Amino acid sequence: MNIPAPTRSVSLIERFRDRLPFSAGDPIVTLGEGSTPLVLAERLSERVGAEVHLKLEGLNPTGSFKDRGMTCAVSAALREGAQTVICASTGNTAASAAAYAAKAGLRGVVIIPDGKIATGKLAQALMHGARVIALRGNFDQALDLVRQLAERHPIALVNSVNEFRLQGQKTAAFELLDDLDGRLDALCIPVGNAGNITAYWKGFVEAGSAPRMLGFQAAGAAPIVNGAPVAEPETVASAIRIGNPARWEEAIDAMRASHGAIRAVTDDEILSAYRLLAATEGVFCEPASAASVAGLIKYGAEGAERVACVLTGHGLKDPDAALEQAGAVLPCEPQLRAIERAVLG
Ligand code: AN7
Repeated sequence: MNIPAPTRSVSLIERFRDRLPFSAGDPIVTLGEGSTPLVLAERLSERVGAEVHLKLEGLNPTGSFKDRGMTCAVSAALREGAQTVICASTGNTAASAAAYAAKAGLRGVVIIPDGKIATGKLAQALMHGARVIALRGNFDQALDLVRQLAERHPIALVNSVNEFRLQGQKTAAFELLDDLDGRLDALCIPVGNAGNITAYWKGFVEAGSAPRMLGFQAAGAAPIVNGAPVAEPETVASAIRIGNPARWEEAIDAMRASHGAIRAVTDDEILSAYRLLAATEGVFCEPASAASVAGLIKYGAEGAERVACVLTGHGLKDPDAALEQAGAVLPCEPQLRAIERAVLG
């Protein structure tokens, strides 16, 4: 069958090929990731006294920033002849790995902490046909186990311990600099396994830029802030419920080299930023993503004139969190009087 070349958006690997470890003949597994919107947040800017931009990473194909890294990790796995890709995940990596594995025609296996991932992410992993294994343990235990498994079997590990993940994720820094004409003073970003803050810093350094890296962990899952692993991390922001980040050292390096900071925000502060973004900026992100804005509100812009907050995942990922935070719906009888009361009252 002769399939015509479709009209399509350029893949992340093609767009940034000169800065990524892929050459012209390599297979590319793409779902049209990257090139996400950067939106000026007027209300938030006024509140913190700086020009604040929101990088909407939830607009990637599977609804999170993970797709930037996954296009690279799965393309590389295909190039190396892998047949199976595996990851441990708090949800978004699982959804992304499952989708890119499906697109590549590879087997996808995802290990998730039982009962602790958002509904949308679970639905995605299952729909994309991955084998979903619910570990009776937390993310840190799952990551430890998949690392051992990948050493013993010919399975490609696509967690952010995989260098290709960071390579792909660093492209968000390039996009920010492109969109802001190279001028950015500080980046606010949630920190879980610390792959993303590491990747952004890598991207900024490669581009010759050095905004302050301001990372935020959830207070109940803040090993880097505390300076010690957290055995039983807890937070409403399930995506960053991580007690022993794989990229801990690199995150500290990024923080020091950029004169930044890694600090904690409470669940209440996260949820308040989560509601504020949706209600006053029109941007619906998941709770973990709101940690970046919660941190900016809590600690202030600290002299930065232009700030970008990375909103890592879409709000629709976690409908349960949203419904718990949102107002109630108004019931109404199908009569004009009743609807008038409901609408105008
Ligand atoms: C929405 O999916 O770790 O600091 O297994 O889903 O690079 O780990 C997700 C992490 C922030 C933290 N925001 O990024 C996983 C996983 C969202 C996330 C993070 C995650 P890292």
